[in-house]
Amino acid sequence: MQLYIGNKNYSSWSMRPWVLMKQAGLPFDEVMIRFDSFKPESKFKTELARLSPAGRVPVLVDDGFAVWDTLAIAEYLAERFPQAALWPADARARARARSVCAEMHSGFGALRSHCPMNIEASLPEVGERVLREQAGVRADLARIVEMWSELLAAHGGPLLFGRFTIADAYFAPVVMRISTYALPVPQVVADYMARVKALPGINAWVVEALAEKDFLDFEEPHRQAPTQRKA
Ligand SMILES: N[C@@H](CCC(=O)N[C@@H](CS)C(=O)NCC(=O)O)C(=O)O
Repeated sequence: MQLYIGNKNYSSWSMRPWVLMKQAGLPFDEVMIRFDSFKPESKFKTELARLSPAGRVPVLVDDGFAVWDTLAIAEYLAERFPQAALWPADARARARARSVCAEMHSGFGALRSHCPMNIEASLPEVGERVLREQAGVRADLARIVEMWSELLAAHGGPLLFGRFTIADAYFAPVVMRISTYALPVPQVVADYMARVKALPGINAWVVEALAEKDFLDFEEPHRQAPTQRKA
């Protein structure tokens, strides 16, 4: 299998199937398509057009067969590798895990737009301002805290549904955003975030994201390019 992804520092959607496969020990080769302008004639779009009509990463290619969109990739992997038990075994827990992944997939727009994933950055002052000014970000963060606290209490931890599942992979980029912007969370949530970051599959992504050092202006509403920074 090949997994096509974008820049590790920025691509939150790419992070989800990558950490899922790494953490579950599923074999794959990674193919990185560097982010660019995303214009129709760009290298990014031209290369992706050969794989997926949707023109976005991530794309999973299994023996020449392409699956695009994160939720579809997660479901495909869960069916293809039943022994990996990527969803919870219990039917209701599984339904709840699907609910929260779908909620993530189609929601949290304010958090996503005001606090884009940027693993190498540390932007606590932006987080403070955004929380003060954006009711939508406050609501998104409150919902995350409520969701994670309830799931950790219901399943006894250490992860959202006890052991590692697709749900933890799905929220890994949110863990990174809360960290980058130093958004305030209760201790139970901070402890969960620390456990997620310590998972080998997630740590591996973070280490590679930090090594990337590929500053892209259009992904950086909150930072200046390194050359423009004051000495
Ligand atoms: N719903 C898609 C979203 C994928 C997505 O938006 N990927 C971004 C990178 S994180 C992308 O490829 N953007 C290119 C573009 O917007 O043209 C999924 O779940 O995979």
